[in-house]
Formats: sequence, structure tokens, C-alpha cells
Amino acid sequence: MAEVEVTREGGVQTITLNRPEVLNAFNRALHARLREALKEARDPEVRAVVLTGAGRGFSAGQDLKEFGEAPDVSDALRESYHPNVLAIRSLEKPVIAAVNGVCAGAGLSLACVCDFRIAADDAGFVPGFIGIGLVPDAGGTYFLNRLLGPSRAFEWMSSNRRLTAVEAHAWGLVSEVVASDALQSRAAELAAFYAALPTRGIGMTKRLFDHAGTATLEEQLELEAQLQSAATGSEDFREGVAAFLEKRPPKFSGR
Ligand code: LHQ
Repeated sequence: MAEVEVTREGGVQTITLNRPEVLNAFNRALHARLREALKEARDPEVRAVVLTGAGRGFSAGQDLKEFGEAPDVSDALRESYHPNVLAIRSLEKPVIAAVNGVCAGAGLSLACVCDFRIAADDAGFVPGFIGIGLVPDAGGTYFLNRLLGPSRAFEWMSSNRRLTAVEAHAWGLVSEVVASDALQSRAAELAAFYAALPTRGIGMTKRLFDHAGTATLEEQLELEAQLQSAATGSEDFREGVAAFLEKRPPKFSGR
């Protein structure tokens, strides 16, 4: 059985973490397969990605059995988690986390690396790290700081409190809460919606918001100007303007 399953439906690639017997905890094989899946997602025909989990968990974070075997945790993080975190951020298309169940530790970090999250009504968000004396990793402090603000992020991460999907929605951590049995169809519907939009423009919007996290106003204005110039060179820009002038719906190709 593959540790990560990949399916393609039109312009949507769905990546399913697939170790349900351990709530999709990350082991080396899962990291490696996720890396391949994220490479496949670079295909220009893929215009939106859904990341989800098999069974009743999204991911319970690091596999604590395998962790015991790691000689050096910092090297393990650099070699296994970091490339996948960076691969998601550098994908120039939306990556939607469909949080189907419990989401803990580095699994929570990974969900927060995605562009946005929707959750099943019975999903739970568990910091995990401090429960075993660790600090948040795999980008957890970077993204939670931005999503929740430093005070709320610190309070939550250090308390190890389990958050319900409804609370996560109230905090802005997830953009939608869906009945558990409707989660995958809603994720597919949302991803298909994004896959029909001007993908290059969306990819560059993602880059701009990432850049805004650390840039000065002058740097941000400059990157906006450069990427707007690139956007005006896209086929989708020409199609968007033509459709507007011809008073018809646009048909974007993603090019
Ligand atoms: C698991 C796991 C798991 C293995 C459930 N591993 N089996 C750290 C260190 C080094 C390098 C890289 O990065 C990291 C980052 C991290 O992610 S640290 C945080 C690691 N994660 C955790 O500490 C969470 C541990 N899990 C839990 O606290 C609970 O399982 C949660 C709250 C997630 C879910 O609780 P329940 O719904 O009650 O499920 P369960 O505990 O019964 O788990 C179901 C099965 O999954 C069970 O196996 P079993 O054979 O007894 O049925 C668990 O042992 C297994 N499992 N998490 N991380």
C-alpha cells in the first residue's frame, strides 16, 4: 500500500496521506512519496491541489516509533520536512488542505503551510509538540504566527489544547467547516473552481503574499509591479479582457 495516494481529475490533483492505522503519522516513506507527489503537482496541467488524509486522521505528525531511531532530529527535519514545506510554498497554484480528522504536531504544521484549509466538523487540531516536550517545527511557528498572531499562537501551542473545527473556524485557521461526509466533495468542488481560474495570476498572487511577510513597502511595490508585468503577458489576461469586452464568461487556460 502506498503511503501517499495521488489521483488526478481534470486540473485537480488530490494527494492523500495514507497510513490510516497510525492517523497518517509521518515516516520516511511517507515523506519521500509526498515529495514525489509534490513534484508531480508541478505539471502545468495541474492547476489546483488538495491535500488530505485517509481514514479518521489528517496527520498525527511525526511517527513517534520511527522518531526514536533518528540519530539527529535537526538533520531529519532538514532532510524530510523542510523540502516538502518549501515545495508547497513554491508551487505556483493553490494547495487546499482538506482536514478530515485529527491534525496534530507536524501534521498541523503541514496543514498550515497550505494556502488555506477547510475542515470536517469532527476534525480536531492538537498542537502535540509540547505534549512530548518539543517545540513546534516543520514551519509551525512561521505559519501559525502569521495565521493567528503571536499571542494566540503562543498561548495555543504552549497549552496543547485540542481545538474543535468550529473553534478553528472562529480563529480564522480554517475558512470553512463542512459535514464530515461532505468534506471530500466540497474540497473537489473548491479545487475545481480554482483550477478554472487564471493559474499564473493565482501563482503570482501566492508569491506576493509570501513575499509580503518579510518585505518593506518599497520591496513589495516593486515585486507587485514586476509580477503585474508578467501577468499582462499571460494568455489568461488577454482572454479575461476579451471576454469582458465581448460580454461573455472567460475561459481561462492557465497559461
Ligand atoms: C501514532 C501517532 C504518532 C505513531 C497516533 N506516531 N503512532 C518531532 C520529532 C522529530 C522530528 C520531526 O518532527 C517532529 C514533529 C512532531 O510532529 S512532534 C508531535 C508528534 N505527534 C504527537 O505527539 C501526537 C501523538 N498522537 C496523539 O497524541 C494522539 O494519537 C492524537 C491526539 C493525535 C489522536 O488521539 P486518538 O484519536 O485518541 O487516537 P490514538 O491515540 O488512539 O491513535 C490511533 C493509533 O495511531 C494508535 O495506534 P494503536 O496501534 O494503539 O491503535 C496510536 O499509537 C497511533 N498514533 N499518533 N504520532
